[in-house]
Amino acid sequence: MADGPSNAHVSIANFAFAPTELVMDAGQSVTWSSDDGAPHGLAFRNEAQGPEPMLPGADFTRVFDGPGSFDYVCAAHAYLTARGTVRSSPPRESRLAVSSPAPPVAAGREHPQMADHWQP
Ligand SMILES: [Cu+2]
Repeated sequence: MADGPSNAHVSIANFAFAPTELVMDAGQSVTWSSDDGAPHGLAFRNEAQGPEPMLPGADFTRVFDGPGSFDYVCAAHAYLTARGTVRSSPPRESRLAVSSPAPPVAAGREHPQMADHWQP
């Protein structure tokens, strides 16, 4: 394992996000860099707007903590769409639960036999 989640990178170049589909682990950060000659921007759906504009050479880093997916577009060119998916944190190595044996159930007394029915 590295020291921490690695950083994912999305380049904005030639009027496209690359990659357009990103899968990362929770806690991982993503850096978008504007590698185009024109200003772009980031707008996350369902969330506060991202940086706009992103001038050529600018970058923006964001950490995604929770699992889920997020769609985003270029704030200046809404036809540039992309999506990121955040997986939940990989489960720690599951420990085998050492189950202590259940205490023996006290053997219940047999239901006392009814005395022979007798009639007065
Ligand atoms: Cu753009």
